[in-house]
Amino acid sequence: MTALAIDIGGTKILVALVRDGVVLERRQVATPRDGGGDAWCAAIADAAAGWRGQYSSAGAAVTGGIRDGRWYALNPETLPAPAGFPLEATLSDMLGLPVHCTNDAQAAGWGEYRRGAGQGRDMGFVTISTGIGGGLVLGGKLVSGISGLGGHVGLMPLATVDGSTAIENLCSGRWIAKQAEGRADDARGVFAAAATGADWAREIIDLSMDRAALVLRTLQWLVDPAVIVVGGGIGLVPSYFAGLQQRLASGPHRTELRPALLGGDAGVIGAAELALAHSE
Ligand code: BMX
Repeated sequence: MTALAIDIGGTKILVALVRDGVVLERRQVATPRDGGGDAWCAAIADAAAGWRGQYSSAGAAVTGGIRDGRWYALNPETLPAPAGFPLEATLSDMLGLPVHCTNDAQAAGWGEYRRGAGQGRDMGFVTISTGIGGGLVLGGKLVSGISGLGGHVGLMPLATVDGSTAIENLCSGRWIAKQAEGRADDARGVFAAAATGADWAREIIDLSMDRAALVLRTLQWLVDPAVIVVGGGIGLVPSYFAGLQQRLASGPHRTELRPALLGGDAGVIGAAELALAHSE
């Protein structure tokens, strides 16, 4: 059975046809920063227009929270868009079939569990990207939680001199880009500068890795999973992943740290698997 799978992220939207955990076709567009949910849906409709009739279920992995089918930001700094947009209903109307929406990190975690690096073991998933999201699979089940936020480790609060903030605000891709203060356009630019030996860029990335490692450490203390799978555009940079591994090398836990096997496709593959489960 082929599913239409959508991954709405902080910087890009991926639309794909997925069958048996394999992406058959894909289209990617930048996430519109203005226009909120209406603009995302228009971009999705446009990208998927040629595939009508080729899928029998549909699912979306979405950055942010979904409550009663409506979208809201968990961290408005990650994606500033008006809360309350009826995402499930709009996508379902537009595509002519029910579209099941899940938080992006939970969907990607499920994708990795079913088809990627997790396979059969208790698993924590952490995506380090524009923001930091997370998901948990325990005893073969995705821990959705009563609010759809189970395992969402990037939003764990960290005490600061001014009070507290979500830990992702101190290490995510958005934080890295902000620290560049004009010396690079985005997080990618900071990595490029670090690769050519710029000390300022290395310092930013080191600090990000120190803090992201705390997220993984916390997950270990809370769950002690067999494996933590790290994904996301930042988490999958080989030097960054190696830095996390190094920081977790000592300590009593036996958790294996693995890069997401499905890479940037984890969200759509997980969304397709969840769509299938909901249409059965
Ligand atoms: C933020 C939050 C999470 C999301 C994570 C990674 C918003 C809009 N998003 O913590 O729901 O899973 O970022 O998202 O509040 P990404 O877009 O960076 O992949």
